[in-house]
Amino acid sequence: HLDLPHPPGRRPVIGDLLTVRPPRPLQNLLLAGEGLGPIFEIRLARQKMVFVQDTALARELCDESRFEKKLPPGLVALRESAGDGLFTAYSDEPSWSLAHDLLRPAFTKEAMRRYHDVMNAVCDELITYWDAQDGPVDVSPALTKMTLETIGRTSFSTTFDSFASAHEHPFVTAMVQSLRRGQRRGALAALPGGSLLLRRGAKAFEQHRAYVATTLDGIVRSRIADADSSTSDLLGLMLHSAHEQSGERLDPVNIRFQINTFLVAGHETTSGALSFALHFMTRDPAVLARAQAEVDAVLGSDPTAVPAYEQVAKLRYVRRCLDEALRLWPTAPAFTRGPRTSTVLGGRYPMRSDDWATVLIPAVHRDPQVWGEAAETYDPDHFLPARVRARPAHTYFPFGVGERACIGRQFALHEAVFVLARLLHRYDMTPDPDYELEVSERLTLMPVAFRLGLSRRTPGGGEASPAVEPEPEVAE
Ligand code: FDE
Repeated sequence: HLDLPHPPGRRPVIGDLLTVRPPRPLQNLLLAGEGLGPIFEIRLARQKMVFVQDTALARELCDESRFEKKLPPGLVALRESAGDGLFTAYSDEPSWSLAHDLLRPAFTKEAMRRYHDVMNAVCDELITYWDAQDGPVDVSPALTKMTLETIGRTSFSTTFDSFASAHEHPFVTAMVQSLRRGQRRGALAALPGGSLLLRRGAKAFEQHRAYVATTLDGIVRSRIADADSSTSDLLGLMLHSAHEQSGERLDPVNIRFQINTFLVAGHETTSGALSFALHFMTRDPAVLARAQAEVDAVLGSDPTAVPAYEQVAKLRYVRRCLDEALRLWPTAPAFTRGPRTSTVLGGRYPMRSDDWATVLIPAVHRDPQVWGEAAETYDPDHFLPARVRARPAHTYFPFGVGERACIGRQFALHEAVFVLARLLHRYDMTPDPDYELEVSERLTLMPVAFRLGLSRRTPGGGEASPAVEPEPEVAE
């Protein structure tokens, strides 16, 4: 069986708990893994977890003919709230392939065209919200309101009126707390006395869970009651479509899990990506200037101009700024793979079909073998088309890999590039020179207390650009 290195400081009973302690388990894990080589293990009581942080092994795990997505205990624990929704479904669960096939039409490029105007309207609300504030804005919470509104309105015709209050919407708090409860249960179950610790907070959890359930039911009920509602958005597809071959439909319980899944997966990840991008871009005046020059060239000097659907694909430098932010801080920072049948990983590590290994994406994304001397440096030119083509496949995977890769990738990229363009066109942005990036871990990674001074800017650039062919998208 695998005999793997582990970080120093392992204790009896609790194992490596102190090494991966909350509230920053992922970042502690990245630190603890330094110097441990391509693959290492962590033990929490009887639970063993294997991590891969090296490009060669990660690429092997991406091979769909030998490996597939597996659910580590942390994801299994989320099934309490997220059930067999797409993200937490087992790869061989029939509800996964049914939902995947039925929902894919909601995430094609053509579908993005339908969502574009909604994304624009929500961005208007963000801008109104920020224009009304005095002094620097706290970037991430506001972007999180925007991404929640966007997924809510495009996919479920539901608004949370997020910008009506400075606070996080109570539904988001309840949803996140329910999911965290599942995560804690997963972690504590392995420990002696864990169930006692869990009893604390059980009542609050029940309240959160009930609130989430009522909200989700309300979303479904109001849709069923509205005879003219869309049948082509996500909820419409879930309620009204049947599988082309089998004629099967999603059952109501699964639909609830899917709504929960999409609301969660579709908002924090994207607002985190936008926040990291703005953080790095505003710290580097040359990058910011280049991005603003590109936006001005596309939109022209009319300060009210907004990117049309087709123009988003022309913003290649802005896109590279985003890709590079997701390289250093992939907001969903890990995915887990296991062998379809017994195999040997890297010619050395035997794996049975119930073994699994979690790929630490930030570590692989900073491998100097692939990214060179500047692996730790934010440089959007890492994504110049020629450099992308020169890199081997599966060295960059902020959206995961294979058939279980992110279904919302186009959605997130379209939204993020569009919003970045509007913000860059409208505002001069001044970061706090003393700010040091601090990353919080809730369900995803997010900068903490990242503030920007915003003032109205006079866009340069004259006329909007004539239609030019965008560079073809380079496959990851
Ligand atoms: C998915 C996903 C993933 C994979 C995971 C694993 O493998 O485990 C990842 C990595 C991701 N995703 C990431 C991301 C990032 C961002 C920004 C995002 N993402 C976004 C989004 C949006 C939306 C709506 C979404 N997203 C969704 C989703 C889903 C549903 C999923 C599951 C799929 C399957 O089928 O499995 C995912 N995502 Fe994401």
